[in-house]
Amino acid sequence: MRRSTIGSVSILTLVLTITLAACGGGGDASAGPGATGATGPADATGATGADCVDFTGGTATITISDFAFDPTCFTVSASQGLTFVNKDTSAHKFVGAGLEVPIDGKSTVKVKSLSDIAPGTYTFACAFHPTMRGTMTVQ
Ligand SMILES: [Cu+2]
Repeated sequence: MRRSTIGSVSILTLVLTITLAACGGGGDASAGPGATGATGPADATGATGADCVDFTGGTATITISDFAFDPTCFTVSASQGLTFVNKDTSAHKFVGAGLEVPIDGKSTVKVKSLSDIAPGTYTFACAFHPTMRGTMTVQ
């Protein structure tokens, strides 16, 4: 626990340092697009902290609604499966940690096991909608 907290703080510190460096170095107009690009990864990285949902010992259900995963950060056991509930009429495709899971509109798709995935933290996204993304930790 303590070690992972320190890791998160270090990552946040790193992100903040990069952000500050970008702001400090870019006094001209070119800093605009750079700052915008840095916002996304910072958000995704920040979500690995206190906002992460712990699915271990329970049921791992990821809801997709309005072109977003919910939760965007979660932890599962390798022995657990994942259930995707797509409330959108649009199809989505979860891609991350070596998984590719097509999810039709208005459908529920279950991944029975994650035992082929090495323990670790992975980013994931929708193959069709790159703004849909998050972080998954497999224990
Ligand atoms: Cu999508």
